[in-house]
Formats: sequence, structure tokens, C-alpha cells
Amino acid sequence: KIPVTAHPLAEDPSDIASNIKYHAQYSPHFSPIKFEPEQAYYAAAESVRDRLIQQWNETYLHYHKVDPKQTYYLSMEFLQGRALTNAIGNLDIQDAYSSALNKLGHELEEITEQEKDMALGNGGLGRLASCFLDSMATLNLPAWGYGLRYRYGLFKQRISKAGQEEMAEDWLEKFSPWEVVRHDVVFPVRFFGHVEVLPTGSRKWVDGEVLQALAYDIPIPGYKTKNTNSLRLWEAKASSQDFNLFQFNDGQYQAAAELHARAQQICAVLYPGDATEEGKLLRLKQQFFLCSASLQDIISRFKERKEGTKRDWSEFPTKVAVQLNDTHPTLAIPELMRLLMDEEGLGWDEAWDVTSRTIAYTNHTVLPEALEKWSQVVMAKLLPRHMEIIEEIDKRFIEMIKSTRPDLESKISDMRILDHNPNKPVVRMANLCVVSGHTVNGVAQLHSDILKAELFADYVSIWPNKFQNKTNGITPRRWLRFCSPELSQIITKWLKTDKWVTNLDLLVGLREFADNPELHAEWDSAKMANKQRLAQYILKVTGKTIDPNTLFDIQVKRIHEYKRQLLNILGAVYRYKKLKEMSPEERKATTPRTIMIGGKAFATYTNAKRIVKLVNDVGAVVNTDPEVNDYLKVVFVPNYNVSVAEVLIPGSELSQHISTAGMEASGTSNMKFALNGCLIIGTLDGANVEIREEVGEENFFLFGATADEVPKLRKDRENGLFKPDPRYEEAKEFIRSKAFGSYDYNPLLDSLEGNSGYGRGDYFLVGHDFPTYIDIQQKVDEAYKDRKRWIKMSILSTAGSGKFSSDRTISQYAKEIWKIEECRVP
Ligand code: 26R
Repeated sequence: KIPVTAHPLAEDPSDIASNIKYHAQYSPHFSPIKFEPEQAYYAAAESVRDRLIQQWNETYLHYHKVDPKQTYYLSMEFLQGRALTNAIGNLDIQDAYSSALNKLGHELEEITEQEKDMALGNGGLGRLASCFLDSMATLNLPAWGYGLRYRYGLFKQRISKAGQEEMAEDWLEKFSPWEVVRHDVVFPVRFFGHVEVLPTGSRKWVDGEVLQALAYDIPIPGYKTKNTNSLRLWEAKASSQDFNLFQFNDGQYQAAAELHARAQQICAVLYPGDATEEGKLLRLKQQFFLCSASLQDIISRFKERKEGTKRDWSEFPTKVAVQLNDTHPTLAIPELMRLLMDEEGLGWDEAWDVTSRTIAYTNHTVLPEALEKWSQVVMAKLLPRHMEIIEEIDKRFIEMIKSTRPDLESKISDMRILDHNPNKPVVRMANLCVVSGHTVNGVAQLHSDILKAELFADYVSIWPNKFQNKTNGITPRRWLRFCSPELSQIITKWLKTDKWVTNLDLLVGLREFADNPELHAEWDSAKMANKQRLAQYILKVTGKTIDPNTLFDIQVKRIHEYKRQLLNILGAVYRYKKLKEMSPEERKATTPRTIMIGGKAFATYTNAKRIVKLVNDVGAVVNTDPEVNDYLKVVFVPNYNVSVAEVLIPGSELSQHISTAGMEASGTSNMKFALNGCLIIGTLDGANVEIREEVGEENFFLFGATADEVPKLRKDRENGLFKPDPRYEEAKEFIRSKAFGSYDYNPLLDSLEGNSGYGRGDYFLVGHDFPTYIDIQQKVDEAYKDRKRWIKMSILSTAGSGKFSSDRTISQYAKEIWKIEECRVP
């Protein structure tokens, strides 16, 4: 009986229901017989999208009119996750859509499950970019994201007897209701070719192959505001003129469409394997494709906003801020130089002034293997004009040092951009960013300090003011308000306001009630509801039953040796062994735990894959051992991604952030867990340091070496001065004894002894930190037994998490790096 009407901006649930039916009928992606959750999801999503489009157009026009300075966040990764719950929440139309769907025989929670995650990223860096977009829109900042529209997202992880298996993640299998293709936004992007010197003396890049970049826009709504920004993703296409009809008609089908095939490769996957030269070349093409298309678009918008009048290029940095998310979009620097000089006719000095006042760079890692270096040979072939420009930047930098800082002469070979190592001459992308950008920032205080003291120390004396810290943050909308409505409601009730959603510092108000038994009861029951939801999820995806009355202990993040999942699993093995040795009475006195570990291993990272298998093998034995079953379970959570995180984090009580000190630049899941009232067991690394400061040291389970102790500990270990704790030896021996199946874990365990890929044994100091880790785990067990104390700690964790809102982070970027201001749509 519900009529079918367009009502694109309906407020009343019945009218919204009509609008959803309208989409099911008039945007028919499916045959009209069924209206099951899948159809309901697509129709509801399109209905929500219509409202977004209204605000989105208004936002575009408003920015066009006001012409404010705008930020462009260039990133090879965006980990958006699902959009529906977030859009409905930010638009504040939850109740209306929920009851509209009820009228149509559906549940909002159920249909949201139909949406595939948009997983165009790996981990921390990509999710940070997505949290930033949410905050930029919420703060009414004129700021857009630019990325690539990968055909396949990060692989889907399946666990089999052999361990991790990767499968293509076809997020566009049906279609995405959230993207809008802009057929009028297309830019040419050139590869290869050569440089021609024109009669005027100016230089021009010609020939080679030219592809087209086509824009797909995703709306980014702010929370309870009209401002709706864009995430613009580029797709590579060949132009129709590149389709050789003659060849095709001659039966040469592949040759006829060759450029089309090459265009498809560019946006096929993120991080194509780079073991081969072809793989490396493809990655460089991807990076340049993003940079070139985005800068052409930015420049055309700069012109568009003062249509008809000639713009003064020195004004460009007062209208445009470009932020490079790590070194992956570094080519934006020579590309902006090229566009300004070769296309717009500026001289070097003028172009350099504009470029360096426009671009800023964020570093996200100090791991040497993640610092990008591109072969000069490959660069010169693919991007001949850019190579010239990079050489010129390098030359001028060296001249500057020689003339102004003779004391640094001996450092030039380390500081310069080009590394002329005769075996493999490379371009050091981080150096190019530091030399060219106006600001360089790290992502947590400790990380920024390390950058200044170590990685970029030599540059600090030249440009002491170039280096900043911007401690990461997370959006409290997705990571508390929407993923834990139960806890959110309690917080709002006790703070007597829901303003904490956009002013997270208000959470300190909970401290006042940290001992209140009524709050304790409510807090406990919300956490329990979240634990039950988590237990149901685990049952669904693994078939394993876990008990919500046990301590839920979670470590979820990319699998990497520096993150030390191996320390976690060695701890679990030790715990298992001790439980086995206990009498039944002794066992009963322990704190029962469910240890959950999840994360993806890069497909070619052998040790990471061994770790995944080890977790699964340990689980297979422990979980089926009737003696210890009630006291310990070890579960590997498959296919960890944003949506899985939204179920795990609210249900967590203890989470592990246990990287070797100095190696995790920040971490951001640590912030999500703490915000959700989960206690952290962790090292003094990355943002853990600041979280501990904020929540109070008595509410943080600290262990392990500090960053400044690490170099000496490594030396000592190399010199045979390390004396392993017997408990550590016991845990390793137990695995070597084949207690967890016949797989040969010796190569993995040997990496802790002296045969690691890093050349030095136990580079990540698992052995050194093991004893303090076990000791502090004991303290966790004791604390958990005291319910009152634990709940109080949990409340204080949430109360102390205000600093970690990405609203705070983005406000600081806006003020201290971008110099942009709010531009609110009336
Ligand atoms: C070039 C290449 C192979 C590559 C290396 C590293 C590609 C991607 C990465 C991802 C790195 C840079 C990353 O995700 N770093 C993480 O950034 C987070 C956001 O700042 C931090 O919280 C986290 O500590 C850091 O590891």
C-alpha cells in the first residue's frame, strides 16, 4: 500500500519508504520480482545519495563563489569501508530511515550488511585518509581527497589448512551507488616519450603514450552540517581514437585494443607486486597518474574560480594547499613544476616558489624498506621531463648547501635527492619531499621527534621550522557514535549532551562518574551487549563458539614482524603450557581469556604468512583441548577490514599494541580501542605514549624496552650479550616440539635467533621484551578479577580519549600547515 513517489528530500518515514520504492522501480538494477535485503540496500542507498547530491552541489557552488583557500589530500589509499550507516548517521536521518525500512519489511542493520567495503587501502595510512575526510567535512573545511579508483580493493583473505589465501576483492561486482562518474572531467596523462627543445628555448614533453584520467566522485558528508566534500578517484581510460578499427577489422583484436588494455592495468589493483621490473614500472605509473590528473584538475579549478580574469600565479599558494600522504604522491612536485613552466610559461624561480609554498609532506614510517627509492633509469624512461626537473632540484639544492652551509658539505651525499650509487642509481623520494615542501610532519610526538633526531636530522639545521608534529586521530562518528550506539547513548545520558560527538574533549566529563555504581552497571551491560555481538560474529565467520564471560583480548592490524604478533602468540603458547601444568583447582583460579588475532599478510611476505598459520595452528590445538578450553581460546579472525573492526573494537576489553619501540609511527587502532573503553597493553611506541599520558598510567599496561634503549639492546644481542629468559625458551621449544602440528616453524623461530631477513637475529627484540610482557599479562589477569576496578579503568580510558579525535588533528593541519579556514555552506 506504500505509493511509489520520488520525494527525494522526504522527511516523513512513509514518504521515505515511497522514495525507496521509487528507486527500486525506476533505477532498476534488478528484475522487479524480489525486494530482498540486497535490493533494499541498493534502493535505500540511492535514496540517501539523492539527498547527499543536493548538499554536495550546494557545497561546490558555495566554494566556487567564495573562492577560499582549499586543501587537496593526495593519497594512493583510502580505506572508506561502508558508506550507508555513516551517511545516514551524518545526515542525522537514522530514525526516519529505520522506520521507513521497517514499513518495507526490512531492518536497517540487516540491509547495511549488504554493502561491500570500499577497501582501497592497506591499513593505517589509508584509514587515516578516510578519517581525515570525515573531519574535514564536519569542520566545514574546503578540502578534497584525490585517489585512484582501483578495480579490485585490497585482497580478500581466506584461511585454509595452508594458511592465508588471497582472493580478488570485487567491490564493484554489481556497482557502487556512492560514486558519480563525471564525464566532463577528463585529463590526458602522458607516459614515456621525450623532451623537445622549442625555438623559444623552453622545453616540452612530447610523444609516448597518452591515457585519459576520468573522474569518479564520492560524496563526503560532514556530521550534521550541509558541507559535503568530494573524494575524487581517477580511472584510466584510452581515448576512443586509440581504438584501431582498421586492425580490429583485420582480425588483430588484441593489437587493436592495446592501449585500452594498458589503461586497465593502471587502476586494476593497489600495490601490484613489485618483484619484477614490470611491477615496479606499473606502480610508478599509478603514482604519476594520480599526481598528474589531480594537479591538472586543481589548476583548472584555480582558473575556473576566477573565470575570465587572468590569475596571478603567485596567488596559487594562497588558494591551494596540497598534502602528500607519505611519499607515494611525490611526483606531484615535479609535475606541478612542469605544468607551471612548460604549460603556463613560468620561469624556474617563479615555479619553484609556487610549488614549494603549495606542497607539504607527511611521513608515516621510519622502516628503511618502506622509504621509496625509484630507479633513475626507469624514471628517465617513463617520465623524461620529470627526471630533468628532479636533476635540477637536486643540483640547486647542492649549490645552496655549498654556498650557504659549507659545514654540511660532508653530508651532501646523504642529503641530496639523487643517489648515484653505480650499482643502482635511484631517486630518494623522501629527500625530494623534504627539500621541496614547506612543511614535513610526523604522525605522533615520538615519531616526529625521531624524524628530527634521526631520519631528517641533517635538514633540521637548515630549516628548523619546517618540521612539525601532527598526532593522528580517528573520527568519533564511525569509531564510537555509529559502531557502538549502546555506549554512545550512555555517554550522552551522563554528560547530558551529545555534543561530545563533535567535541570529543567533553568526554573528560565522565571522570566525575568513574566510581558511580549506576554508571558501572550501564557501562558493563553495554560492553556485554557488544561482546555478545562480537561472539555471534565470530561464530558466523569461524564456526567457533567463544564465551562473552571471558576476557576479550584482541590484536588486529597488518601482520608485520615489527608489530610483533609473534610476541602475542608466544605469550599465548606460554599461557597454554602453564594451564596444562596446573591442577584443575589452580586453573579455576585463573582469568579465562579469549585471544583474537586478525590481519592480512602481504602476499609475498613469507614470515608474516607463517605467523598467520601459527596463530591458526595454535588455535586448532588449544580450542579443542578439553582441559584448558574453558580458560583459553585462540581465534584467528579472518579477513580483517574496516567493517570487521566496527564489530571487534566495541566488544574488546584488552587490546595489544606491542610493536618494538620506535617502529610504529603512530598506530590509530590503539585510539579506537581506547575510545571504546578497551584497555591497552603496549610498549612506549607511537601514539601509545600519548594515550597513556591522557588516560593515566594506572590505566595502561606498559612493558618493554623504550625507543632510546633499542639500539644498544640490538648491539648487545649481536655481541652475544643477550641472556634469554627461561620462559621464553620454553615457549619457543614447545612450538619446535610440534605441539601445534607438523608444519615446520623452525625457519620462523630462527628469525628470533640470528637468521632473520634483517641479517641480525631478533631485530625486533621479541626475546628482550618477552619477560616483561608475561609479567604485565599477569597484572592484567589480576586487574580483570576486580570488576569494579576494571570498569573504572574502562570508563577512564574513554574519558581520556578526547585528544584522539581526527577533528583535533585536522584543525591543527588547517591552522598550522594549510592555513585554510572554515567555509560553511549556509
Ligand atoms: C611504498 C610501499 C610499499 C608502502 C610502504 C608502506 C606502502 C604503504 C605503506 C604503508 C605505511 C606507510 C603505513 O600505513 N603507515 C602507517 O601509517 C599510519 C597512519 O599514520 C600509522 O598510524 C602507522 O603507525 C603506520 O605504520
